[in-house]
Amino acid sequence: TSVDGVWGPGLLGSLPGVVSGPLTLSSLGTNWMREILSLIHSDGDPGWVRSVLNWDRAPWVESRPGLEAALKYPPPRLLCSHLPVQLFPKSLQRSKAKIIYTLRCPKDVLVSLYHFSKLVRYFRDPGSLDSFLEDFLSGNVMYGSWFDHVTGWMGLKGNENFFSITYEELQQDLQGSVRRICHFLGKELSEEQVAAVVENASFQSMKGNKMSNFSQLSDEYMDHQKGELLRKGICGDWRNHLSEAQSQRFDTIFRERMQGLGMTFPWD
Ligand code: PPS
Repeated sequence: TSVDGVWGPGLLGSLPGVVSGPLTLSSLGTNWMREILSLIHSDGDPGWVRSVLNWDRAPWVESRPGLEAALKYPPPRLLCSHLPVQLFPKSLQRSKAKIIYTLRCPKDVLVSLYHFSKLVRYFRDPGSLDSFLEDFLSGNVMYGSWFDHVTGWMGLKGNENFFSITYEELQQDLQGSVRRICHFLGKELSEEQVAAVVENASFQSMKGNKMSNFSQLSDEYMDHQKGELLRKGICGDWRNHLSEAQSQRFDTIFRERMQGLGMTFPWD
């Protein structure tokens, strides 16, 4: 197969024949992309996603156990990362690894990350939404600034081995998105196989799959009583959480940080 390197920034350059997979900041849809890529990798057959934990199928490159897990599979492999571009070796850009970068409306990222931070025991307590908003805007959150992360990785736009897609595009047209991802990976799937990817990567399928819903993550890492990673899975949930003043504050910083970069996004 020509799936050649999956998911995220990082150590791909040091791993020969890696399938590069989803690269994203936390709460951007990382695990969704990880599921889509796992299913594409197995030609739509859900056997793999139902029998192997997601973090073993597409391990985190930023951890030693992740790298060891990745090397268990023959290339092409899937890898995953939340790291910013500058922490990856420059050789990644010249490597055969294929990089898929997933973005999401930052207000939804903020809300999703806020809830997720309450579940994960090694994340700092997010405090009030108001103070978390300030932390988010200044990049004082896990994996750093959304603005730096996006502008850094999107600097690779135009490179042959770089593909970006938004959470919103996945929501709007998952089937078309899967086809585009397959095209980028040079992987041909039949109509039936694409349909199987779409079906098995749905929010409900993932929520019901204990290999994908993080229910197997030890209680030492995540407080399962407080909620789950697959929380709502919708676009625009920020409207249910941010006040008008918080939204405007966000817009001001967004304009300051993103103006002049020539990027357009599918959210308002
Ligand atoms: S993290 O930090 O890597 O663990 O989180 P990440 O996977 O990047 O993002 C979690 C959010 O992605 C949503 N999600 C999905 N949405 C739609 N469809 C599918 N299949 C899906 N899988 C995961 C998940 O629900 C989190 O978003 P919120 O808004 O909190 O529901």
